[in-house]
Amino acid sequence: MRSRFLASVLAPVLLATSAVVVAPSAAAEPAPTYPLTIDSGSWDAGHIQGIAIDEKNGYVYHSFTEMLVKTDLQGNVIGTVEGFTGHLGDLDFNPEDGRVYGSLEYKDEESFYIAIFDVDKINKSGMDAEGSGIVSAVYLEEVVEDFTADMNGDGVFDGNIADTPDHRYGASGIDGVSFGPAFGNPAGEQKLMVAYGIYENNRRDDNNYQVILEYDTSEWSQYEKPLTQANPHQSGPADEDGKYFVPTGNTRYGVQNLSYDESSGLWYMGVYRGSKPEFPNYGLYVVDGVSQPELTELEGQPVEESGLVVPLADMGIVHPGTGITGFEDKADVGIEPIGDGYFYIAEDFDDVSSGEKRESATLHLMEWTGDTPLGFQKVPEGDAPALPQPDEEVPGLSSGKSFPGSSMSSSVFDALLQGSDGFSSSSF
Ligand SMILES: [Ca+2]
Ligand SMILES: [Ca+2]
Ligand SMILES: [Ca+2]
Repeated sequence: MRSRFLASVLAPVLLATSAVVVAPSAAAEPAPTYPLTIDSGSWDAGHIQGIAIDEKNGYVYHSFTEMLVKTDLQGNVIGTVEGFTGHLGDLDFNPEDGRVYGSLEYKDEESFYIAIFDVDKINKSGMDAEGSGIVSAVYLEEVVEDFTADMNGDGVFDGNIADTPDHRYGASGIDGVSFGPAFGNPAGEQKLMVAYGIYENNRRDDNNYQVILEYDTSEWSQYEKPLTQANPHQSGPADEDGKYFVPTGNTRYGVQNLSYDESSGLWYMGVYRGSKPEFPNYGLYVVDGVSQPELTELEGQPVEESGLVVPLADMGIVHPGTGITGFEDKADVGIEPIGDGYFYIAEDFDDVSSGEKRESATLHLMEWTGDTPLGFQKVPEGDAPALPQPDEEVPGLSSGKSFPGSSMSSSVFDALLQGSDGFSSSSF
């Protein structure tokens, strides 16, 4: 009697339990999707300068001028690297070696670097920029030469000020960085493109180009040295592999954010708007990766000089006076493609909720439309693209690269727990 009773009581329970266990895999689950927003956190640091995303492993890197923040795609902080005494600017993730590259300036020391982060090691808050073995640096001689150029020949380099004829092309240092193919060779090997900062100065005519240097970082292991901020090293390539000029008109501090989108073959240059009245002063300029650089006389130079000029893409708003094309969207503190025409674009703000001002940012999931005036639109709820699956083949990523199960599965779990905010039937 007893066993029969138990069986009759338990059987439905067991059936129900197994049904519950079976149901999720039996039903067609919506694939987890990218979140519409990612919180960069609030930090006692400078403002956000740029972002990099490792889509396959589900990590986001946020540069906050004096520190690097690593989060997952839900904005959970994995760790930070702190103690930069210079200016950490824009970032990019290198899929070929799994590391993050960022521009790093020490203007007073006349030293400019690409900082390379061994990001797999970032696993807790407050890791040291110098002592943790995470950051190495490669010195960029070409930037130093243009930044320190005594253009008026008075024997004095005027230093880190905008109101001077010094600094070749108006170079203030470097900021925007991105991996991508050389201009005019979209099927070629990836290079690291490094954009100059250019001082805003409306009283000179030789500062109307964005200047972009090209480097082949596959040969950089010979130059990489640990960061030594008190005594900056000068280990780096003697020359760049290419130097290009994009005619946008003068902007305030040049290309703030540079990114290459493989799906469209376009380069995106987010800027702080310039103020020369003869130029359109857009917020965003675009270069088509197929456009061939042409050796052309550079306009407005004190001494006649030619350079490889890359035209702006034939899209967007066309300025009647100059023919300069561009868009009005704000893409000056973080823009990063995630494939298929989707991007995250950072919106920076002050967070005073703690009673003290802290720098914060929200990354918004955006879709490239190419429509004027903005170029981008926010992705509506339900339309977010699916996250890449860990077992998908990744072009350019070495087959030995492992996917930390913890991060991806927790991201997926978080997305599932988010419920209808995370995904809907129209998202796959
Ligand atoms: Ca910047
Ligand atoms: Ca001078
Ligand atoms: Ca970038």
